[in-house]
Amino acid sequence: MKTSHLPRVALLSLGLFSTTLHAADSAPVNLIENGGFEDATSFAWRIVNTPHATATINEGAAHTGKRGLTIKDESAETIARAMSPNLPTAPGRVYALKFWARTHSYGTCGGISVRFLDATGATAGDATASHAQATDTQGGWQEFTLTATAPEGAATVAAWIHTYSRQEGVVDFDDIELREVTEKTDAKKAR
Ligand SMILES: [Ca+2]
Repeated sequence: MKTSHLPRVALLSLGLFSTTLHAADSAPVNLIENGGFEDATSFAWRIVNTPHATATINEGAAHTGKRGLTIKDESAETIARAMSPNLPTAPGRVYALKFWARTHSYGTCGGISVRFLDATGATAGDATASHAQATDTQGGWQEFTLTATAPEGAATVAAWIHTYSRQEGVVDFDDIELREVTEKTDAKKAR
């Protein structure tokens, strides 16, 4: 009886081993809550609008699922913005950002910043160093990626989706993913 149990034990062990390998091989967890904008009532994104530049979660802006984020910027002076919550970080931590964007007219652009703030809420490091711009996707969806390292003094990290003060136009965003990675191979995996 004892010998007949051995193969089953061996198979179970193999199964566990495969599961562990798979878990280790998968991408790090997405830190962005409601990154696909499917929950329109969620407060995970803090949205800042002006009279002539608005960011809205809506059904016309879905890359996947039913909803996405649209920024409609009709002012050459102001912007609209959607900000994820500030998540704790520390200098030297590396993040991989991935998002999809679609511009609706030539010359339109929008961007996402991986924003690092210090303990007082002030910008840490060079904000332009952790920024990806989506320009002229000709009405189609395009994927964009960015890797950013938390600078000296960084206490929190967030993703900010925005237009530019001198730009006008309509840009859709969807499927925002921000993952902490530990090395370049992880960054590639997260992409
Ligand atoms: Ca979506």
